[in-house]
Amino acid sequence: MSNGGDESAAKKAAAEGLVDSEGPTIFDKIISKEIPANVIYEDDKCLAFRDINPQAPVHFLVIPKVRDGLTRLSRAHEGHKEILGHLLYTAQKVAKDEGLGEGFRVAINDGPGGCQSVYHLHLHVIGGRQLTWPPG
Ligand code: TR5
Repeated sequence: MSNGGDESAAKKAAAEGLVDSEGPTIFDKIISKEIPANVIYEDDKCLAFRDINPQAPVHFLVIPKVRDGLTRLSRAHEGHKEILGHLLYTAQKVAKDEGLGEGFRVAINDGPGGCQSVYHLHLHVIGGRQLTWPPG
């Protein structure tokens, strides 16, 4: 019996970056400006843009421009320390620019258990309303 349907679904998911693979994701198209995004900060190493499905009045993502194996946080190695620091520093800098002086949350979803859907490392920065804890 053929499982071609499953195979093509798997290929589609991989092409969209919805599984942990080294293939391109939707974020590569945002970085290359092939797909428009609401970019609020950019430098030579990273990009911050508004989440298309915001979970709070302010919700943006900070991503490295070069993925370098960082499909997810748990793929990090010693050589990633500098970019990881840069992403975190940028997150708080852009949060301040976005008026989140009262506080905000930085979240990284890792893997299926962490509810990650796009396999290009990204920091969620969420704020502009009173957040609760624990998250779901
Ligand atoms: O679930 P994780 O942690 O992997 O987060 C992925 C995030 O990417 C979600 O919060 C999505 O809403 C967000 N996302 C997905 C797309 C997208 C986006 N944010 C901005 N622009 C987007 N475009 C153009 N396309 C997406 N597929």
